[in-house]
Amino acid sequence: MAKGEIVAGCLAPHPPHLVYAENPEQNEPVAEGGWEQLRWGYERLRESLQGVDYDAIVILSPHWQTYIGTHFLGLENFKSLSVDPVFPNLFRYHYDLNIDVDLSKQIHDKAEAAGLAVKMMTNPDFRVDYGTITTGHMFRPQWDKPLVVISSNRSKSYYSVEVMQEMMMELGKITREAIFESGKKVVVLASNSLSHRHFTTESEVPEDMSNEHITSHAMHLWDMKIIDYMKTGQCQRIIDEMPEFTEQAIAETDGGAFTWLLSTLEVPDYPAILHGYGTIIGTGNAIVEWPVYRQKEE
Ligand code: 2X7
Ligand code: FE2
Repeated sequence: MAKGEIVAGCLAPHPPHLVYAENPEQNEPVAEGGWEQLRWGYERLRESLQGVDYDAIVILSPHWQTYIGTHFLGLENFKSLSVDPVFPNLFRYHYDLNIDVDLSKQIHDKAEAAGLAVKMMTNPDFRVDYGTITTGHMFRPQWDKPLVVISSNRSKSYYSVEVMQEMMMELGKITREAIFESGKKVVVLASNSLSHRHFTTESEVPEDMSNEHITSHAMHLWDMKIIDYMKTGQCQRIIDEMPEFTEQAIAETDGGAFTWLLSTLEVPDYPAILHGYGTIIGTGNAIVEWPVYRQKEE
């Protein structure tokens, strides 16, 4: 069997506003657009990967919060209605998604053998979180590739950022090895915002862009610093500064997805492609690609 590979890794944030603004048939609420900078960013990401062949998409979502160990969606299909608990006015999405159960189980088994607490989620009535669905939709609205969906074990909340980093570095390494052993070509996605300080109230028209901006200058400076590290191939500095970033920017990196992603890519020292940056209800969001497939071509 040929060795598997990670063809690309992406930071692929999930504010439900993006799906709302796209008006896909699966989502009940109707919008007059909005957050175009980010939606164009996703368009550029999709175009960038258009000619790239892969078998599955692996997503880690901070909104599937499991607290006791890392869980993996473990049935071939999940179909239901997902409602964002904070923004039910924006996101009521009818999803129908397929899982690569073999690959999920391979990552799960390897993690278990390494001593991590893990579980396959096999409840057919389980509702998939809006983070997974928004990232899945914006990354590939056709939903024609099977997913591996990994939960956030929230070790930052239970322990500390340092414990979270250690666990996610290990899970990332295991994910990478399991993908290689599977013989499959895979894209890995971290579904998270950067700075994550929300406004506490919503505009009457949520998509009124005259009210959209970053919450504070400090949040902006943090986001720009992290983006600069990504663009200049300094991901080790992101890992090193993750505790300060996570605490000071109240960043959504607390869920571990970003650390896990960088670990699956062996902490890249080559430049990432920034496809877009924008704010959503005050939070900072970047769409970023590490084009591993291009590294091989060079
Ligand atoms: O989950 C989110 C988020 N991360 C950022 C902004 C707004 C809503 O939902
Ligand atoms: Fe979120």
